[in-house]
Amino acid sequence: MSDTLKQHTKRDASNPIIDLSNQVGAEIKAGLQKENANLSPKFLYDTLGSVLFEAICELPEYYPTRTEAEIFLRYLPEMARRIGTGATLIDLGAGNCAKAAKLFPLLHPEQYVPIDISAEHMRDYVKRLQERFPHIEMTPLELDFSVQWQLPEEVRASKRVFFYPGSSIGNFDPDQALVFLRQMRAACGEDGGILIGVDLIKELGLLNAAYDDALGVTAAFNLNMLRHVNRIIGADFDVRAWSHKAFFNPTLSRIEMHLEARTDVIVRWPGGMRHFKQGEGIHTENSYKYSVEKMTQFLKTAGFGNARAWSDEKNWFAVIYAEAV
Ligand code: AVJ
Repeated sequence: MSDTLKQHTKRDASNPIIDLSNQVGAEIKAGLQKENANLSPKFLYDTLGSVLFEAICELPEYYPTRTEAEIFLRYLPEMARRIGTGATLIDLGAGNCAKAAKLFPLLHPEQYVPIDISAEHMRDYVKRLQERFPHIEMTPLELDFSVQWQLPEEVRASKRVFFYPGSSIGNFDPDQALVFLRQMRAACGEDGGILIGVDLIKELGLLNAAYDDALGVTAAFNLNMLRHVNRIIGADFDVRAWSHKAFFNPTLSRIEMHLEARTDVIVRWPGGMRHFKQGEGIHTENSYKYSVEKMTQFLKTAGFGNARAWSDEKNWFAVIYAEAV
């Protein structure tokens, strides 16, 4: 993660800054100039975007968060027995650290390492958490683990367990996901493991509704990216000229989110422009869905074996623990 993106993601709508020479801006412009335009899902999460994502998690249609929480609630004792106590728990995309905090009473990690792109808020959460769990060493880190990363020396080398809930792995293309899993495997040593949440393939109607909800919260979440991009590169996207599209692509086993031009539109930014024809889209996110077998096989390829999966009664979501092998 470059410093510029850190600044941009922290900045809110009332404080626009245009930086023409930054890497993030260059990435956005390159994406907009592609024949099939795309923008990275990381731009969904400015201040409003993060609030909208929290709202999504409350929607009846958006089952993943709730279903995963159910699985943890029900099987945490079993998971803890499997994983063992005294771990170095490394939380990727920790946010408010709430998911990991629920594991502490049974998992008893020795060290907790929450990692997030923006550690600003995370540090406050960690402070409060430290008061509740004084015996766990807490080491928050601010880094973008979607690019190259290395764990600093403060992170204990023993029993590193990567915690990657929420089916965030689904944002990566499968080949990228494998690279990422291999990075974790390389960083976790011989006695480590991974505890990962995975959204499962299910009936089309359920998948589509989860990403195109009746209230239009997901639509707002997707469209808000245009405002975020306007602030980063100084573009003039008119949100009203675009509409939210989300659908399951069964061939690639992924939900795709797009923004589609309602009419012919011209988008300008300092030093460039793009003409979009009516119906032309910008691809903003993929959310891959797996089977337990497929993810287990993936983990195996990355060097994690002895996988154990826990699922809900409907088999909508799975939490998998696999050991470094
Ligand atoms: C945070 C990537 C897991 O893919 O379900 C929710 C993001 N996008 N609704 C997902 C998201 C639209 C979410 N992840």
